[in-house]
Amino acid sequence: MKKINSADSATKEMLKLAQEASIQTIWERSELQEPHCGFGILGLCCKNCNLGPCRIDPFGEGAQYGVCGADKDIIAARNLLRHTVAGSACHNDHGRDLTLALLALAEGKTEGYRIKAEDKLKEVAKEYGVSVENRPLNAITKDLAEKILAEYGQQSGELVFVRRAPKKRRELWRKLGIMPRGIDREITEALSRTNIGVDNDYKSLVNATMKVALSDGWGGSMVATEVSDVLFGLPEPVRSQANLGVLKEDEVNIIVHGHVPLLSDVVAETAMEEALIAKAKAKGAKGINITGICCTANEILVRKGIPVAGNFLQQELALVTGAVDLMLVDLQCVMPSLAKVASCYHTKIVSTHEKARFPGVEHVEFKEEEAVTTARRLIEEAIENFPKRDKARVHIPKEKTDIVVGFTAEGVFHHLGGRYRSTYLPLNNAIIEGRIRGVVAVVGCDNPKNESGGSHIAMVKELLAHDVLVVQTGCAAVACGKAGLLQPEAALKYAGLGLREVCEAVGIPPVLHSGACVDNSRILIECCNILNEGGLGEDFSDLPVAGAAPEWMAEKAIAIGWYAVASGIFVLFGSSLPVLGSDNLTRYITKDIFDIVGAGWSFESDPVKGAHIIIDHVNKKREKLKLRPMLHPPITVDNKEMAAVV
Ligand code: BF8
Repeated sequence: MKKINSADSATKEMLKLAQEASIQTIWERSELQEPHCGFGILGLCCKNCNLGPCRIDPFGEGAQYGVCGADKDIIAARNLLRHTVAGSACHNDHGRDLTLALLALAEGKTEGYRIKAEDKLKEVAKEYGVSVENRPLNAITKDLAEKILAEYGQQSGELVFVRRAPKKRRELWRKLGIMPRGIDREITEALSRTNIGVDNDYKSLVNATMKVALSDGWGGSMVATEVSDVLFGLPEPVRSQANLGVLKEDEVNIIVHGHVPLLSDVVAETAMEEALIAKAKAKGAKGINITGICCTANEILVRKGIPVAGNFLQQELALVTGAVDLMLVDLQCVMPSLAKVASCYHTKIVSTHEKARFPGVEHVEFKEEEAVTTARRLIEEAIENFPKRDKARVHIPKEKTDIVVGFTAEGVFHHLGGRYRSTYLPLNNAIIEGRIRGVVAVVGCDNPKNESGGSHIAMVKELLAHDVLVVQTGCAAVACGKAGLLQPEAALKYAGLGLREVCEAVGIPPVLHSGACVDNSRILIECCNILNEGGLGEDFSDLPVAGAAPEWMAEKAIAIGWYAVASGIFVLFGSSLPVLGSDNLTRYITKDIFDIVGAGWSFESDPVKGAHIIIDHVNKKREKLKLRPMLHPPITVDNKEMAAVV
């Protein structure tokens, strides 16, 4: 039986239960795949054409070229680009879905949506050159949606949000030929480059990788974030809870799972209707409990304070509680195994997105024009399912941790600036004076190859102890939330003295949850705001900042890492990108590239060592900026307590 490898006691408890019930989960499947394919790990297999599949012998003895003549550099770089394209496409399409909904709203074709952030709509509209003075909201909305959609098909020029980046960076992108011109154009061009016999230079392929990733970070992801804010409201700091203990034994439990908040937001709002609650009560439930998994959970968590049941690895385990009456899935990070696990219980799974189907799973297409009607129907199905629960098999772990979430670029602005002065000055000053060493984003997935969740927690604690302010999104944020790091009180326990002073003065946690993975674009904006405030250089590559994904697994994570690097932000992954089979490519993206874009990659599986690589990087940036030495020495991380968590 697979050794249970998780930092979270609720996960351990439910995994044990699953194993006793002979329900296979991601942990067993991960073990059954071991040892994972070495050619795949090294990036040395190519199946892009029917001359092969080919693979390069990493020991230099067997084949050193594919049938077409491609060497290990070309093969690894081409694979890397394909991964990045796939990840970027996911985020970009997510942004498109939201913009199409925005257009439908403007045309009066939606049910249940409205503009919740009028100011933001107008600000973004102005950026796109849409006139906002004395015009009806609908007209502004329609023009904006059409302009954004046009950027998807744009053939030349530059993306609008790119203008938010520092001038120096934009000039560099132009010089390197990696300025994204249109969102779909970069996806298509990048894929076309990876065909047999097209782009055969690994450096050129890396350039294409950066360009397509920039179309994500400064394109699709930023569109997704901004349009979500317009449609669903700007997140604000809100208290909530995280972990499987948020499921309720005496209520109808509905889990929303996936990524696009078009579904989850309207389900969360509709579930509050009196008539539906009355129906639930008539079936013996005390109410309707909406919770979420993965990034759609993060979307409604940061906007509405809806509790999050778990991150990626917990999706099967949520069903093993036997208490989930309905799981609604849209797309991305939804395991195909869910239908099988659900079949062991009364749980109903419904897929809702036309792009994501699951054999044997009921499909109810979620269309914006009948959003509320569909949500109502689905909630009624969950209510009908509630009495079918086998009470003897219901097992909900007690773990649920209090969290404070919802820190956006605008919100941080407000909080760190204090109530009377909305400015980044206090944050910049805290960095300049040596209270805060730097700002690091610890983001990304959780992965059964790691001690899941544990890598995030260990890395974040080490960073906090060294006065690093941590910003999070995605499953990493949920992992740290479960461990109590998203509470203001965490500053007292884990933060170095300087960081602690700042957190106490402002009343924020030392770890700021900023939302879903597309909301990593918020972190780019925060970096822009820090630069605009002044005193810390003129480009991202000057800032004492970094990004990390200790347990990354999705291709989306690769795309995020690349747009950060291309933006001049150093990135550390907990396991290597599939490039190690090519010495040239590895050296290029971990060393040479620093001289080209001012940032690059590092790989380190030990999260504490990883934290120190990041701290060294931040220290070097501080030295270059000639900032004052840190006011306080780092504190020691309480490893005993860490051991207790693990
Ligand atoms: O987009 S962190 S496992 S849920 S890919 Fe997926 Fe990774 Fe979680 Fe969100 Ni992001």
